Amino acid sequence: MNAEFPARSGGADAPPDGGDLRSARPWPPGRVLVVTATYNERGSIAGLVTRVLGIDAPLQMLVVDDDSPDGTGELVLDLARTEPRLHVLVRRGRRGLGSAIIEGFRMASAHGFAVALNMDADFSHDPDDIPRLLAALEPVGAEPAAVALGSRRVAGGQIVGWPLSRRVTSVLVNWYARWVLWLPVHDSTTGFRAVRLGFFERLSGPFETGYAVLEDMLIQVHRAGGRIIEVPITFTDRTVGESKAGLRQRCEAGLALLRMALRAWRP
Ligand SMILES: Nc1nc2c(ncn2[C@@H]2O[C@H](COP(=O)(O)OP(=O)(O)OP(=O)(O)O)[C@@H](O)[C@H]2O)c(=O)[nH]1
Ligand SMILES: [Mg+2]
Repeated sequence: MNAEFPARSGGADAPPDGGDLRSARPWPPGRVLVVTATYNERGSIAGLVTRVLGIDAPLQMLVVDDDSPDGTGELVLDLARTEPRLHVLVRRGRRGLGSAIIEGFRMASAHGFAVALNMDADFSHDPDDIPRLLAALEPVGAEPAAVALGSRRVAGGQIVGWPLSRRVTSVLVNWYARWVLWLPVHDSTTGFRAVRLGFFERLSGPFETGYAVLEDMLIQVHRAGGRIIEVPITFTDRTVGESKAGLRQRCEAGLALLRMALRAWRP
C-alpha cells in the first residue's frame, strides 16, 4: 500500500477529494530514484521507463505528471501495475516543472532514497549516461559532491540538433548565471542532474516553481557550501512530442532570474 494514501483494489486511485493519483504498489527500499517530470510525453515515456529500468544498476523511477491531457499519467500508472520499481504521481490542479521536480525529490527523501537523479522525458538526456553521473556524485575514495550535473558546456559535452536561437538563449542565460548570479558552473540550465538528498534536505527553499528551478537549486546548493561537479554529456534535441518551454514559461523563468539577481546582490 502506498504510504501517502490508500488505494482501491490493486490499481491507482484518487483520494476522496478527487485530487492526485498515485501508483498503488509499495516502494521497495532503494538508494537511487530517477525522477522524471512529464507533461504530454505519451510518445516517449514508456520507452524511457524501459531504458532507465534496463540499466544495470539498482535504480527505481518516479514519474511526476501534471495530469497531461494526452494521457501520459494513465499510461505510466498502467505500466506501474506490473513494474514494482516504477512509481507515479499524477498531480491534479498544479502545474510547473520546478514544483514537479521538487515534489519528486521530497518523495524520494520521504521514501529513504539517498540520491535523486532528474532527467527529462524526451530522450534529450541519454539514460546510458546515468551511471557516469552517479559515479561522479560519489567518487570512490573521495568526498561525495552535492550535485553532479550532466553538462553540455564542459570539454567533451555537446548539443545536437538545436537551432541557433536556442543556442544563443542558452549561452546568454548561462553567462548571466555565472557572472550575475555568481554561480560557478558552466551549464546551469541542464535538467540532467544527480543530487545527494542528504544535502538537498538541508536547503531552506522555497524553490522556483517553473523552469528557473534549475538555476535556483544550484544557487541554493552553492550558497550552502555544496560541491557541484560537471560531467560532459551529449544533449540531443527532442524528436518526439512538443516543447513545454513556451513563451509563457520562458518569460516566467526570465522574471525569476531577475528576482534571483536581486536576492544575490542584496547585502
Ligand atoms: N510535471 C510537469 N512536467 C513538465 C512541465 N513542463 C515541462 N515538463 C517536463 O519537463 C521536461 C523538460 O521539458 P521540455 O519541454 O523538454 O523542455 P526543454 O527541454 O527546455 O525544451 P524542448 O526539449 O525543446 O522541448 C519534460 O520531461 C517535460 O515533459 C510541467 O509543467 N509539469
Ligand atoms: Mg526537452
